[in-house]
Amino acid sequence: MAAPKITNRPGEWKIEQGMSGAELPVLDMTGSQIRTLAPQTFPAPAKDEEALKSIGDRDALFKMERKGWKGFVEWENYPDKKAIARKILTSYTWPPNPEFQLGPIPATNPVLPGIRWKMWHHAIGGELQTVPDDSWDLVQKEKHPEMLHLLQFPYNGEPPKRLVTDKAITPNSLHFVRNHGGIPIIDSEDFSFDMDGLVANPRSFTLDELMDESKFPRVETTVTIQCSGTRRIEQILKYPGQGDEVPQAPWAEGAIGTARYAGISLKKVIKACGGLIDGAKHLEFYGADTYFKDDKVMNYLVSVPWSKVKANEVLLTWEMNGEPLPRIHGYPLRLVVLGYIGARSVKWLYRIKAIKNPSLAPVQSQEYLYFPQQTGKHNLKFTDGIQIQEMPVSSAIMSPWTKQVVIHNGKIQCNGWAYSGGGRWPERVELSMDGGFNWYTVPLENLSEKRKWTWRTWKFELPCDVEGWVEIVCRCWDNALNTQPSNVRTSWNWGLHVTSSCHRISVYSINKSRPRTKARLEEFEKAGVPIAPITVPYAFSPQSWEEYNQFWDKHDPRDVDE
Ligand SMILES: Nc1nc2c(c(=O)[nH]1)N[C@H]1C(S)=C(S)[C@@H](COP(=O)(O)O)O[C@H]1N2
Ligand SMILES: [Mo]
Repeated sequence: MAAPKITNRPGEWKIEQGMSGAELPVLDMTGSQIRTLAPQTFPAPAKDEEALKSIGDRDALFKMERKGWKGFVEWENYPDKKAIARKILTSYTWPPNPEFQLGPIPATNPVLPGIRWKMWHHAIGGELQTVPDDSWDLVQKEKHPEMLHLLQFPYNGEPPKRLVTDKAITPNSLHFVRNHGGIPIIDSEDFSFDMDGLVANPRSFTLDELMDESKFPRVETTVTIQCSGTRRIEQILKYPGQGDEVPQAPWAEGAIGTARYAGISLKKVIKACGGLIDGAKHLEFYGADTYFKDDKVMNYLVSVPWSKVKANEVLLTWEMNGEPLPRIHGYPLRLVVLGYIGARSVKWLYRIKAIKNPSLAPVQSQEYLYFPQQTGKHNLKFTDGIQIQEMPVSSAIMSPWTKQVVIHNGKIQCNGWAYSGGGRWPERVELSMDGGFNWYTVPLENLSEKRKWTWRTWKFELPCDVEGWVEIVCRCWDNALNTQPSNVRTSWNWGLHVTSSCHRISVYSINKSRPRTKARLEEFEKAGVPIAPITVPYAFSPQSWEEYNQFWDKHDPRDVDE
């Protein structure tokens, strides 16, 4: 038999069904005829040897700047250095953005390798050369072996669901990590940080000076840090948005963690510098890591308004859960901004500058923006987005998992977390098993301790009589009586931030308190056949012919006579 003639693309059926969206052409319907616009293609990686040669010895250009500061390059005071780095980066053609939103998410751990970020660090060379390897070594050393590595470099990882809410205070090794660059390795004896800009007396401080309790009273606070990308995967699975593996890391529900931080209030340090002058209204924070953005290099910079600092809600910290800060979480000095998104809590802090307006650095002005729904690639303007500071109230179910089969006796055991930003806290957690029509309240004794700046973990036995697919939904009410939007669609946005809609999971309910179900489960057990996956056809006949015929003897036939 002759081979059939096939002229379709491989995977044509999947493409037609929207399962390989990256290959779909755009339809332009604005003319008299519909035109198809082919998707962007990318040239093979290449480099301009001549241009690179003219730059000279990169290891010498970007050599160690401060004794005891490995992997640190100070970019912000050196426009010349930035320009050279830019020239290097534009002398290469880099591989394209990996497609993980419109295509399948790789079944690997790390999920994404961060190939381009590694290449960029290697291309700059010097102090940045070994940063990708050093950072990965620190992940092995400081993080729990069960962490889910979303992105190997810059490292982004979250604990598996089972361990997210295992304890109300997250052990350091299980706290999620979100990095925009490599981890600088700074010796505490060689460390100091600068306070400058619009302060009366700019100066620097060593760690010993900051720790001198006669000058700065020690404060300890339990704080939940939540990344505004938490639960982003729900938005991605609904509709893909802006795509880049660092800004848009595909977080699940684990990009949130709670720890007790010790340090001092930043307000006191500003006072020690004689206070703000000349109408300063914001504090700009500098992290010692290097961030790559659109062929440019920079340190990690964001800002926070003075009003927040003045309220003693911005801390300089060096201890996490009674231990020195792990390197991966900002050693030797990290900012902790109470009730704001994680992005503002700058790690490896080396400088604070008092300024008049919010920082123009990309992490403040071009990322962490909450866009209106009709903003997208076709009409993007940064000024249309709200800079995200306080997270709205949110919650998530950590067990069971979506698509899981649950055998129960009329109650499904659920657990999870609830959190609200800005110093609001969860007052009530509710669960529904019918998609959000009827709600059960989680009894207060099933919620962890109430604190101003933290989440509350919860557990609940959710009544469920029905069988088959049920939709379990969870929502929280905070102390200001705010609650969560009902569906992901309601608040979907191009930057895929702030997935605070009710968390919904689909669970296949098998209610063993029903005698018939119980008997059938025993049959499965006797036959030694697992019930999962539910898609596998029966290994034995679910009904004997004897029983079948008995039924029809007792009942009317399928069709009746007149
Ligand atoms: N210097 C620096 N600070 C940083 C970041 C970073 O990449 N560099 N990431 C921020 C973001 S987006 C978050 S969510 C938190 C995460 O803190 P963690 O890694 O300690 O959990 O750190 C913030 N501070
Ligand atoms: Mo974040």
